Amino acid sequence: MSIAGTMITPSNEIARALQINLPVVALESTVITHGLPHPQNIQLAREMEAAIRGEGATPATVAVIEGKVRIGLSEDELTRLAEAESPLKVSHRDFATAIVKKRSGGTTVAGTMLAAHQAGIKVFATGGIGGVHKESPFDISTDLRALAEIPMIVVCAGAKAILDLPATLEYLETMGVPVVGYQTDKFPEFYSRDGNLDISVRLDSPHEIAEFAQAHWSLGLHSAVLVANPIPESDAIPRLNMEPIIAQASKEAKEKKIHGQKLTPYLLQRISELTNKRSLQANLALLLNNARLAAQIAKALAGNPRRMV
Ligand code: PSU
Ligand code: MN
Repeated sequence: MSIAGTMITPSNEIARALQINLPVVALESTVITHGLPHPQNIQLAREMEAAIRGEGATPATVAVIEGKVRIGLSEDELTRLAEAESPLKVSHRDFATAIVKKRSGGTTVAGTMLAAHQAGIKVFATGGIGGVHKESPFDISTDLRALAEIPMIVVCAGAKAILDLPATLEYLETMGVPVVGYQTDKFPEFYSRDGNLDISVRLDSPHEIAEFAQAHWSLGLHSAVLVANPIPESDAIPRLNMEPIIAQASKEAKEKKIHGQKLTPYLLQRISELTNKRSLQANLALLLNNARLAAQIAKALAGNPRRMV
């Protein structure tokens, strides 16, 4: 089956789950193609899918495979994506490139939202969203535009650690995107839980988050609801430890003139080295934690169908 007028093809499992209103959680795949090293990337992708199934929801990893936008990957497709030689990083502007050139690629938060929303999926788990970069005011992630325009619940652990977080939060406010702190009063900062930036509302249960999103959308608003879920305590790295490491990695990237799509992978790799892989462990832990919460929210939403808009 493909969605009318689009090139998007959900797997049979996802099409069926959506038809009978079972809880489904979309997963991005840039984290597989560009965010994590091999083989942690494929291990993590499988673990996230298993965590979602463990909560009683269906995982729908989104990616472009040889020019086809797929929602729900087979084991074989997941393995091929994780081992792909030079996969694309697919955000809004890159879909047509991947389709026309029959390339494979991982979808970013924005790309995943676009495809998953068209398929009818309402909940999505990622690690960190893109945002406004430091020292380069025109480098603003398409993720922020997607959050402004696409009505989904997006569960993250904050934004990429290297970003200008106050500017990113201002942008989200301007675009009318609620930032929900899950069991926290402050915006979590990816590797760290001890940030000091404000969220727009604190909610303490998946059920409350489902109700909140329904209330938001019932007003005719079309923006996403961003849920910021702090990294588990046992894997968190204090902000004061991370700050100099992120600054050093960023400085080295600048000296080596690394920018554009290569910047994040370089920084993540370097930060992992500088923290003796503690940051990699943190990244894996927060991704799994977000998958679980997203599944719980999807279940709460599916259990409340009469109030859907
Ligand atoms: N956060 C990370 N690592 C990543 C990403 C986010 O810690 O690799 C990915 C996500 O897929 C996000 C994308 O959507 O980076 C944003 O990229 P850009 O800033 O180029 O829009
Ligand atoms: Mn960017």
